[in-house]
Order: sequence, then C-alpha cells, then structure tokens
Amino acid sequence: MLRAFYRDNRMVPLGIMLLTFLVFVYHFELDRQGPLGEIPAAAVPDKLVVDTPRTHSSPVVEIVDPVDDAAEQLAHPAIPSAVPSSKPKVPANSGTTTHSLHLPKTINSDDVVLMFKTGATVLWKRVPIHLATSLSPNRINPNNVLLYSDYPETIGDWDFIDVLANTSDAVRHSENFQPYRQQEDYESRQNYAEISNVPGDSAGPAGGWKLDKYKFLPIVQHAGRNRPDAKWYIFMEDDSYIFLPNLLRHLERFDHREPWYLGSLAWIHGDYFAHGGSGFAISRGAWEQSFGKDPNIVEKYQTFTEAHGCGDHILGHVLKEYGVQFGETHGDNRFRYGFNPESHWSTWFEQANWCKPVYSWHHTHSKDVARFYELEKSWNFEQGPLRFQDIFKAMIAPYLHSRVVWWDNWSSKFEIRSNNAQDAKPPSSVKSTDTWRNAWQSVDACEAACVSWADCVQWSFYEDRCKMDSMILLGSGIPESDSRRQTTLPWVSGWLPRRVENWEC
Ligand SMILES: *[C@@H]1O[C@H](CO)[C@@H](O)[C@H](O)[C@H]1NC(C)=O
Ligand SMILES: CC(=O)N[C@H]1CO[C@H](CO)[C@@H](O)[C@@H]1O
Repeated sequence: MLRAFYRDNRMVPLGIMLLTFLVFVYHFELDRQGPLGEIPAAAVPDKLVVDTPRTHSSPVVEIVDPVDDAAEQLAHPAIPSAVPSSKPKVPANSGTTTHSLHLPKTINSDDVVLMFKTGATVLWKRVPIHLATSLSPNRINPNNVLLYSDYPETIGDWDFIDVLANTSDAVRHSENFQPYRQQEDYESRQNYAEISNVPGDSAGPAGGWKLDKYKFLPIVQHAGRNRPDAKWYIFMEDDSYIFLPNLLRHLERFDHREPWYLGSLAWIHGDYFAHGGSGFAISRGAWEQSFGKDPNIVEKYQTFTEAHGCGDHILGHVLKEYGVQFGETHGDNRFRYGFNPESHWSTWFEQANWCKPVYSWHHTHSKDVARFYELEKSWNFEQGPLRFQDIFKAMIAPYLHSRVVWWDNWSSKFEIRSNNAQDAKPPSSVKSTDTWRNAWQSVDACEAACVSWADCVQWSFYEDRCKMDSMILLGSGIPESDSRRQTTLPWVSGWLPRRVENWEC
C-alpha cells in the first residue's frame, strides 16, 4: 500500500498538500493561548530572583529553580477545571478559542479596586507622578482607587488613608512603631520629608520602612470591606508601575468568585507569597474566604506580624492559613512571567520571556512611570498585550551600542579569565576553541568570542576577563563626570541586537 502510494506520481502532490495542511494545523495548536497551550511554555523562566542583593537589602532572596518547575509540570500535566480559559481577543488566537461555561466574559477597570500603598517618608517623592499617570481618571475611575499611607494627607482630589490609624495600643507602643509616632512630631515642628533641595527639608523619621509590614493586612481588610462589589483587588506600591490593561486581560482568565492570589512568586519561612513590589491581585472569592470570614484577622496575626519582617509575606501566610493558595493553578507554586520584581533595565530579556505580556515593573523612577504610561497610551490593546519585547524595543534597544566604554558588566553566563581560559569549554556552536579561550586577551578578542557563539547577545570586558551572555540586561553606564571613573579601569560592554531581532515567539 505504502509502496504503491509513493510509486504513484499522481499521489505525490496530494501527499505534499496533506502534509502542509497538517503542519499548518499543528502550528496553530502550538500557538494558541489558553490553559493547555500556554502554561508549559510560559511557566519556566531561567530564574526568578526576587529582590536580588545587588539592588536591595531585603531579606527575601529566592531563586526558583526552573528545572524543578519544569519537572513538576511534566509530572502534573492535568490542569484543574477552574484554570483560566483563553480569551478570544488576541487576533492570532481567534481560530482556536476554548469557551468556558461560567467564566465572566470581560473585566473593565470598574470591576477592580486599586490598592495603592505608600508611606509618609516617600509620599512626596514617589506619589505625585502616579496621580498624573497610573491613577489618571481615563485609566481607572477614582472611586476604584484606594490610597493607603501611614499619615493622612491630601493632594488635590486625592485623599490618603492612614491605614495604621486603628492599630492596637500594644503594637502602637512597640519599638518598630516609633517612626509612626515621630511623624506627628516632624509635622508639628514644621519639617518636610521631601529631599527636594529646598530650605526646611529633611528625610522624615528614620526607619519609616519598619511600618511597612503592618500595612498589608489592614489594607486588604479595608479594601474588601469598603468595596464589596469589586471582583479583584489589585495591589501596587509607589515604586512600581502596573500595566492595568494587560493585567485586566489576564484576570479575565480566572473566575473572581474563586480564591485566586496572583503575582510574582517569592517565599520565605516556607511560605509562598506574592511579592509586594511586583504587584499582585486577589479575587473577591479569596477575600471572602479569608478576611470575609474572620473580621479579626489583623488582631489575630498581631504576634506573627511583630515576629516577621515583610508585609507581603505576612499577607501570603495569612491567606494560606485560610486556604487561599498562591499561583495560577490552585495548590501549587506555578507562576508565569509578567509581574516583575525588578526594574526594566535590571531584568534579563531572553527568548523565554520575549513574547510574554508584562503586568508590572518594580523599582521604578518617576521617569520610568511617565514613559511606561506614554507607551501604554500609545498601545492598541485590541491587537494584543504589551510584551517584554515591546518594552525592549521602546526602552532598552535605544540604549544599546555595539561597543561602549564605561558601561557596567552584568553578563554572567560565561566568564573567560586569564586563569581559567585553558580549560574553558566553549558552547557547541563555537567553531574555534582558540577564539573562545583567547577571549580574555583584549576587548576585540572578547567581542570576537561572543560573535563566535551563536547565542551570544552581550559581552563585557574588564582587565583580563571577558563575560558573555545569551540574554540581555541593560544595566547602566558611568557618566563622564562620575567619580567612579577615578577608581577603576574602564569596563567595556557590547551588544549584538541583530541577533535579538531573530528571537521568535
Ligand atoms: C478604623 O476604624 C474606623 C471605625 O471603625 C473605620 O471607619 C475605618 O475604616 C478604620 N480604618 C481602617 C484603615 O481600617
Ligand atoms: C555589576 C558587576 O558585575 N560589576 C563588576 C564589574 O567588574 C568589576 C571589575 O571586575 C567588578 O568590581 C564589579 O563588581
């Protein structure tokens, strides 16, 4: 039969057509967004580092091993029925929509509450930019924004709630709470906490960050009580930017009546939780199962709060105690890209995240917030979400050079030094081992080694070391007048952005 088939010339064109058709259909199946199509590819980044020590002194330093996650996914391929359904809006997916019988069709910004957290010592520095951008009324109805601080303030139409106002006497008199008591003192002595180079300025009470952990439970409690009709409670901090249109589209995949707690995975003391600086979303279902059931959660976890350091962890711990698990599938720690614990210029851009939507950036400067807002405004979300590659094109690519002196050296995948070059094993795409092993000898040699490795997109050279990487991280250069130029040799970095253009989705 088979022999007959390929001997029959008339059948050959038919066979080719059939094959082409099958490949075409298969391609669409792979491309499709939705629970079965998307999770395996999306959930396995190289690394998720929350609050790396380089940029942050927080005690939360966790690295998620992609190997473990991948293994876990293979071990549990079945997706719970409650997992998000795909959304038909993205044109590329329109051919293969899966419909769910009971999921809400759309979510708009009237269905969500934005819980915005700040503090008296940073409010005047970080918050005003958000009033003109993140909180713009054409983005979200002001009635759906709740501003939480640790001192009551008003800016124009915006009132900031002192979320610590109802703190128990016991906590109020604790050592950690001292900055809260001192804020009133600063205020009454006509001092400003703005650091704006204007007479009368000061930094405000020292240790304002210590109050941070006390805010999380009262914020979520207050938001749920005061906006009981919301479907989702979205949390953001004053040094973050949330891409609200992207996030709303993401949340549409989940049933808000069920307990969902979504964000960037972090853990400490064995608790999984959503990292606060990356932003997170809690469904109404999750609120009712926890804060809704127990009006005394803040008091009940007073001792736990006193004993631990991070408010986002405390909230995650409490939610877990009430059966609300972190993550996009109930009951395990799977996560996807999107909520970013770092800034865009200190995050790796790689093939694995290139096509994923972005929901947030953390450690934002006011200028970043302004730029993200402009980018978002210019975006046609009907054509698809803003993805990592779109951020890259708008905010990373313009800074890249084929070679630049006095630029920081973040590349790390391979490091060839004079004292390890002899044994250095090049990746398989490198044809000349000599080119690879000579990389430490000069800037030119380092660049040549990078070019010789097919996956290399950035390199950096300092003294006798050459670092190369298959991912791009922008970092920052050292300006001409910077005193750091007096204390070291120049670092030289370079990128191969042409290769990035070939990254595919
Ligand atoms: C503090 O308590 C008052 C009175 O019960 C209440 O109206 C207010 O919303 C509470 N504040 C917070 C932040 O929960
Ligand atoms: C960010 C980074 O890795 N910086 C390093 C660049 O290279 C110099 C010299 O080797 C190091 O001192 C920096 O720590």
